[in-house]
Amino acid sequence: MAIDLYYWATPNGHKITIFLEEAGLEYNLKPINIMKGDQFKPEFLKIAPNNRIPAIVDHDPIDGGEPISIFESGAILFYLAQKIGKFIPSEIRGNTEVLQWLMWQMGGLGPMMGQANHFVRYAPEPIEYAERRYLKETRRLFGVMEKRLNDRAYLVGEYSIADMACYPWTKADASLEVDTEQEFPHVYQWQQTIGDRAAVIKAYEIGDRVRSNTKLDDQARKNLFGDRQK
Ligand SMILES: N[C@@H](CCC(=O)N[C@@H](CS)C(=O)NCC(=O)O)C(=O)O
Repeated sequence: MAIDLYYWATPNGHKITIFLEEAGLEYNLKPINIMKGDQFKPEFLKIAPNNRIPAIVDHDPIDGGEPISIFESGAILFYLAQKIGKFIPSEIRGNTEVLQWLMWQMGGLGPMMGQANHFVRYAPEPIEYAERRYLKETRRLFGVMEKRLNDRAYLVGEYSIADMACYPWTKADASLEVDTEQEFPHVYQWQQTIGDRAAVIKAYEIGDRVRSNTKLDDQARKNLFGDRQK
């Protein structure tokens, strides 16, 4: 099969299954169970030196050369969109606008929500300043999206990789004091539109299947937050 996807069912993982399902590209799903520590296996680290999912290997790159391996979800989305010429405009202004919102997600929404989630749900002891700091940033970023979606259906023009990157993070908002329906109605509407897409429904079904029967036990905490991350 042309594309191997190294994956776990998390917001960053969902971005890529959403893309591949939308694009109808064939892919071989390779679960990397980050709770069990698969992200530290040498064969995975060769592809993803940052010990994080997602990563892909494209065995059929458009230049006809050697397989290309890619880590970082934003880079993967950008690569795949360029590969098939869809979900990103080819003209310079639209292309750059999509890239801006993709970077905004990669440098802002994802990391800030990730830290908020960590301090609210996983920190071994409560650190109030850190919780407030990242919850406040999360709210601010939802506010930025709300303004952006005030007069448009998607973040940039047509449905694009910018939407695919942001959507799974906005869906991870449950414990972060963000009530999109009440407080960010345009984000809520956009979530409904995207969440109803067949490819998105399928991507989440795949996630549920892959993740079934895993839980955050002591070993998983050690893998994700312990000394192995040094
Ligand atoms: N900036 C990276 C972040 C990837 C990331 O944080 N992945 C998490 C799951 S969402 C992971 O693999 N965690 C494993 C670990 O912490 O060891 C991307 O967007 O690909």
